[in-house]
Amino acid sequence: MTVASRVIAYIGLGSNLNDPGQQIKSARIAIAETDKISEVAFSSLYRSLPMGPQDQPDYVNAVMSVATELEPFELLRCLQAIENEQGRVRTGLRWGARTLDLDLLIYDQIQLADPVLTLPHSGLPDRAFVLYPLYEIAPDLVVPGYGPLTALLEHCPQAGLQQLSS
Ligand code: ROI
Repeated sequence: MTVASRVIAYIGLGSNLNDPGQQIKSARIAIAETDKISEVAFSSLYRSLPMGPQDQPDYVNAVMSVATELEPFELLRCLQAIENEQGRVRTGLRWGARTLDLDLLIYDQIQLADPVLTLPHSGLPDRAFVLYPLYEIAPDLVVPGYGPLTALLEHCPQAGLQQLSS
């Protein structure tokens, strides 16, 4: 039997429907309570302007780091199960409002381009609502394939992002 060793993964959390702050807090608890996942760090909550269609409410975003024994696709399935449990309805509308979005941002040093999972997450390098919360919990992070987080931040204005709580 092979025993998966513990690796560090980063998860992005976002919501703009049905009490977004509470959605994020509930998701944090659900993730941390999942077997073979333990929380390492959790950023502040941030309010962010919607990326994509503007006729939707502002988002609340946060980033979490976890230690996990789950393989990347197992972790992805757990995150999708939590999204579904918290009432996420997939409308098929691209970039529309959502009750809960859990993105697997980084999994250890893995770089992967699979139809259902891209690692690191393809949106990571240019999303202020991902990069600034990440910096808060992992300022020295080197993003696999992209380099130091600080270099990505230099090209990503903080405009539209407001820290809510620490
Ligand atoms: N915009 C913001 N600000 N935050 C998100 O989490 C977010 N998630 C999305 C899209 C629709 C791209 N826009 C977002 O999936």
